[in-house]
Amino acid sequence: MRVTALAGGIGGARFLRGVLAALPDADVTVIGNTGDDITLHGLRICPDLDTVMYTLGGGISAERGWGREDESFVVAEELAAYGVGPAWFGLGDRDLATHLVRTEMLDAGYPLTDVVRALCDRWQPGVRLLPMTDDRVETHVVIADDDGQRAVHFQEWWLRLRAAVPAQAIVPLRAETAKPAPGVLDAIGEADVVLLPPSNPVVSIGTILAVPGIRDAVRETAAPVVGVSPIIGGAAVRGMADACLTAIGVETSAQAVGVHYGGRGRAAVPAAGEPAAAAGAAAPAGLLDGWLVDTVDAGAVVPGATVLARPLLMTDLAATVAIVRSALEIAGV
Ligand code: FO1
Repeated sequence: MRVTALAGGIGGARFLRGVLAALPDADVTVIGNTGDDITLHGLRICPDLDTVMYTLGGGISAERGWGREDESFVVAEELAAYGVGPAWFGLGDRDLATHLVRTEMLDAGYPLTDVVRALCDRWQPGVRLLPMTDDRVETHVVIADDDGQRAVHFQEWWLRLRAAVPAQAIVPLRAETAKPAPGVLDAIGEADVVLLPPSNPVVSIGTILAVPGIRDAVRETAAPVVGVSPIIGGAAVRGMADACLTAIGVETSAQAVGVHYGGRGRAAVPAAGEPAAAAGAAAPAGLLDGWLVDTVDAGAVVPGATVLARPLLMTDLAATVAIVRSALEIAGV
């Protein structure tokens, strides 16, 4: 079976671990978010791609969920001793090697797709990991504080400000002129199932979908498309997705996020109050055939999509495998 998943960082990576365990023989392609990427000390850092690569390759820090296991921060301490920041972004010594290799390859002219492939040669994540684009797209967040209104890099808003300063806008800079990386559109079009893991719907999945062509490919693929809610009982399972949803005017609820993605209208389940025949035409612009929510959100309705309620906490691998199986159940694959 060919599985294609769009993924952000920690939540996406953990879900993908479940995909590989549930479907050991599947051919899995992961389209990773690069909007979180940042250049620091001259090094190009791709947090979400690295989190997927390290998690599936066995190198992730189990405690932090990002960066390397068995990590030291000697270089970061030396930079701090020189008064060189930013102090809010922790660069581990082992992790630095990845950024050095990546930056050297990018500077030599290799596209990011080739760089990711080279890094994955070492980590063997068991999936084909593709960046959403080889072009530079960076998520910036417009905030207003004592310094007035300004845009900061997503990582500064996320890590230094802990997303506590309200975002007036979240902008995937240069996404509108970016091209999907080689293989991305085919992976969506030729999949047997397309999965949207419980990643951040705004700054992870939303940024991937902002690359022209990707949203249409998901909308038009013949494969069933199933999403897993990152919101349980009105709260983000991890991270500060609520701050991102508020910024785009979407309520922090499993139903609201499902409606935000939208149903594709191919599902058998009609919207509340709608006759079944009309459901097919109800939401032509949406992405989802199926939307998996937690049992506490069992009443959720997404017009044009089948909603299934199952326990969604990825407490361990067995629980994650069960979630993946539920997603495949809605997909009918
Ligand atoms: N997250 C943190 O909470 N603090 C950090 O200092 C930090 C550093 C970091 C370095 C490399 C990397 O690949 C990821 C890192 N992350 C860190 C995670 C990252 O900032 C975000 O969680 C993601 O970008 C959101 O998906």
